[in-house]
Amino acid sequence: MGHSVEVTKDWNGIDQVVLRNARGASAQVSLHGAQVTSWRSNQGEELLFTSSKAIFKPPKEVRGGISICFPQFGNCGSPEQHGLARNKIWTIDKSPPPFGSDDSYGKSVIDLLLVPSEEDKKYWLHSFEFRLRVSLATNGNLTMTSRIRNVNGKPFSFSFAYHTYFSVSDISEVRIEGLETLDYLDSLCQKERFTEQGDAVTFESEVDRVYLSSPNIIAVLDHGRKRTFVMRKEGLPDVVVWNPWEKKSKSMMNFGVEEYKQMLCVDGAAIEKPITLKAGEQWTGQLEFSVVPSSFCSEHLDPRWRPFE
Ligand code: TA6
Repeated sequence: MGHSVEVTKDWNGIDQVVLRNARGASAQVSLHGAQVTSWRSNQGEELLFTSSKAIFKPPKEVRGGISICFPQFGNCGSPEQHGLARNKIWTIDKSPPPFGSDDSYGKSVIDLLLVPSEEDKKYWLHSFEFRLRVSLATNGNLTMTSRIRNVNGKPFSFSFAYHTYFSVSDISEVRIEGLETLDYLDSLCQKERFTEQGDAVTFESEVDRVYLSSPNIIAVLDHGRKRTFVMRKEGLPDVVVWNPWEKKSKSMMNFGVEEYKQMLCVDGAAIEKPITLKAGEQWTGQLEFSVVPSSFCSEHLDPRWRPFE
């Protein structure tokens, strides 16, 4: 069996795309929000968390997977928490404009498109074309590339995040490397700015932070499963780290009380300094996820890695 791309229907009759590589890995992308609802390794292990209490009912996003936060992260006084993109039905983009290099070679690829309707413009007035490419490589790596073009007459600004729920063995066995010494805005303290003091980020209570201007490569080490997620990003200076812990979990409707132990959100994002696009301009933000045995890590993480070269 080689690479494949298959379109099926989900429970709500909405199209979902299943990408497969030749070695057993897969990724599932719903046209509802362009949300990645599953990513499985070459060994068939699920790598993303989805709540057992998740509600699969559009227009709301599903609690888990990877959702797209655009044109804002958070709610900024608007009724749509994390923006409209994740609550819209996207279409399959049959003729995406070419990428600089042939990005699809040896991969299973789907291109999706979101263009706002007149109704959407009541909420966010600007005209844009949002193209998302999701690809699965032979080594099982998952890449998401967003290209957002201003097709408005005038400039607009936005913030952005790939809101990613990793599946972990036990949150107390997990640490993040790559964020040490950085400044972060603490959403639990009115977005006050602090500096990370630890050698790595570890978890023993609720955490909700935006780490600023981070390196392009960070690692989430899961001791319990002896596996490490490596996140390489481009165009996304910030990293959101979130775990609701026990008390907040109880107040979340579509989330099990104990589930905070099995998940960790680490989002490649552009939040502190919004992106501004002039008429006709395009922005690109890319994330590549890989999973490796923990023994493999650290010395193999090359901070000079750049996806666009
Ligand atoms: O920082 C991440 C965050 O904004 C948290 O404040 C928390 O509310 C979380 O996202 C929830 O996001 P979701 O849309 O998945 O419910």
